[in-house]
Amino acid sequence: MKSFCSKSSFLLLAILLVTNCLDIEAQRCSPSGRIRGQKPPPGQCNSENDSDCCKQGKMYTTYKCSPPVSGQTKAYLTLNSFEKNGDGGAPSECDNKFHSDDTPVIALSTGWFNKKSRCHNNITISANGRSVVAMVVDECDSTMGCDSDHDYQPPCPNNIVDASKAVWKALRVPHDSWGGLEIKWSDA
Ligand SMILES: *[C@@H]1O[C@H](CO)[C@@H](O)[C@H](O)[C@H]1NC(C)=O
Ligand SMILES: CC(=O)N[C@H]1CO[C@H](CO)[C@@H](O)[C@@H]1O
Repeated sequence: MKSFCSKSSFLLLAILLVTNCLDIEAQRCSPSGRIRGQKPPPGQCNSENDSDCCKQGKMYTTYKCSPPVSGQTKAYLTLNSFEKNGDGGAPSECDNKFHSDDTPVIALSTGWFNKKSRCHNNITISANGRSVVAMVVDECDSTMGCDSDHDYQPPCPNNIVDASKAVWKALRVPHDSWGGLEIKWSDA
């Protein structure tokens, strides 16, 4: 009886360890795949404001997950237009509408967008000694790219807050530094 008990508790411990390791694995957020870049049809990729266009034959990593969210989630802030004919491509994923770049609106990488669960929620973005509240309206697609729906731009990295110029203005980032900045964000 005694040996049975210790065997079963060993088994329990082993199960706990394995599930624990799987949890940690899930949080690590590994790539989900890769796509091969297609050359954009003539005049198709809007490279305005330093937007990246896909390169023929280049491999791009895709993600279905983003790093875990904390009260101070580290991210990389980029610049996007949410207006019609802007560099954002299709209308916003949350409401199928375009948005004025003079309002603080953002797109989140696929994992953080979390199947529209943050749509129209606000997040607080902190950087440059300031903070700004911005509304989630779109997905920065980490799973796909290099097609007409994504303006022939590569898939989004998994740690992006892609923001309208109103956000950059509110953070008082000098205009010539707009486009790429380490930030922290939290759900507002
Ligand atoms: C987010 O902020 C906007 C603008 O202040 C507001 O209209 C909206 O209701 C807020 N969203 C939520 C979910 O509170
Ligand atoms: C979002 C953003 O800043 N868009 C700008 C991109 O560049 C064009 C042309 O320089 C500007 O008119 C947009 O406002």
